Amino acid sequence: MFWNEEIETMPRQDLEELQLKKLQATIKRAFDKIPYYNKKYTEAEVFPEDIETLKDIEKLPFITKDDLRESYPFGLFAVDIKEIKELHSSSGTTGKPVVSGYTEKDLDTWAETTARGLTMMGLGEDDILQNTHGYGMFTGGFGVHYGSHKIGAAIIPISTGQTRRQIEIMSDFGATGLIFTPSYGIHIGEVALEDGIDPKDLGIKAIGFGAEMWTEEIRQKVEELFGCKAFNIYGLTELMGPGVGVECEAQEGLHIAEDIYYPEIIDPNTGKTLGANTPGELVLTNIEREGMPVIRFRTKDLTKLTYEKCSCGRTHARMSRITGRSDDMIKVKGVAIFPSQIEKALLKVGDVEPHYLIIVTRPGTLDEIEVKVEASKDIFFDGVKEMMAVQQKIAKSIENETGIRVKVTLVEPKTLPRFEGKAKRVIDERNLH
Ligand code: DLL
Repeated sequence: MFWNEEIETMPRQDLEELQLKKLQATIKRAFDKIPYYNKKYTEAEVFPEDIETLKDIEKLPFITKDDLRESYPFGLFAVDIKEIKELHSSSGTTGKPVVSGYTEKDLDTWAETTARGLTMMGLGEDDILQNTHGYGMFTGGFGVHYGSHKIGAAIIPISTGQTRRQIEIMSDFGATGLIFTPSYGIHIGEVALEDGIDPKDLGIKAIGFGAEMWTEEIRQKVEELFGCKAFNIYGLTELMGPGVGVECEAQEGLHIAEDIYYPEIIDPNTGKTLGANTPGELVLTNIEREGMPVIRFRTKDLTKLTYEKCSCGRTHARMSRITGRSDDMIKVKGVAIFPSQIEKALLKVGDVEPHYLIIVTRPGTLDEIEVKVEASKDIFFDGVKEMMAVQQKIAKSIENETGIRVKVTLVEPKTLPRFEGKAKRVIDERNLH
């Protein structure tokens, strides 16, 4: 079952011709219409006419989150604001958020990608789709919503939270498809069980899940809980949102919508492009976007690509499940956090040494963060009451900085590990790799 058979099963050679045409047009538009790119490319001495083959993309400098922040909010738009019909922003909390703008046509392109994904999951116009992704600045809610309209399913835009109500609606409305982040999905399943409802009896046919890292064990747990297949959905705000890649019935990697996104894998240390089947950092380019074409964006997500034709018949490249990040970003409860934010927050408070460790765990289904900080000598010997007060102050300061509540533990001076070279500040015990 295909949503767009012609494109999705296009012979590789034709697909590459199409990609080259779209890439050339995108680079020319970015160069002509967006001063930021014009300056960057001029400085790198690379011009639109230098892109004669797909491989020539490697001549272009990368774009990073910092570039997007520097051009906050609309500096990377290629169109006048009157052409922009929707704005989203990333869930990150460092500095300025990343903005993503869409023209009418971009919204349709975005819907096309998620429609293809929902079709890969076996959903169609007979289905009722419960979307637990947040509707708001997060791209998860609306991205799936638009795709669902395109395939003609009935969407329940319930958003995140109110888990018991979620389950009641699921059951009363007869939802057949479910969209969630893996951690929230398991939570829904467990709450249902607690209330004496077996999630298997809800009649869910297919689950789409993503937006955060997970392991095969988590997929197994989700599939066992709900008694159906769970399909991986990947995407990111900068490039548009969910739908960059989605798994088909084979569940052997996510098909990248290659007529819309051009993928590359690079060595995160050298920036050199790597071949197929070699793990590295995913770099993505919007080759079909009017409002805000993002070219060679370093996602920092680690994966690998295969170009082998899939048993489902699709010819588009497949990326494997994300296994980690090449930076130290951690996504906790859907929010992106960098250790530097925690560092800033705790050093603001005082009475502590700049030695700390962030421990992320998932005791049940939800993430928890503990921050261990070395107390200053004075405070450590002052007594429990003083220590507690400092712990609370630090926790409050971190919450102000990141929006996330954490547990803070002060430890004796000089007891946390010291590092030569790059410090390892985060211990992720969620076993998501
Ligand atoms: O998470 C878009 C999305 C919404 C994807 C709904 C899938 C479903 P951001 O909030 O900008 O956008 O976060 C993007 O989340 O760079 C990855 O690190 C991580 N991520 C997204 N999907 C997956 C996935 C949305 N399937 C960042 N597996 C990305 C692992 C994922 N990590």
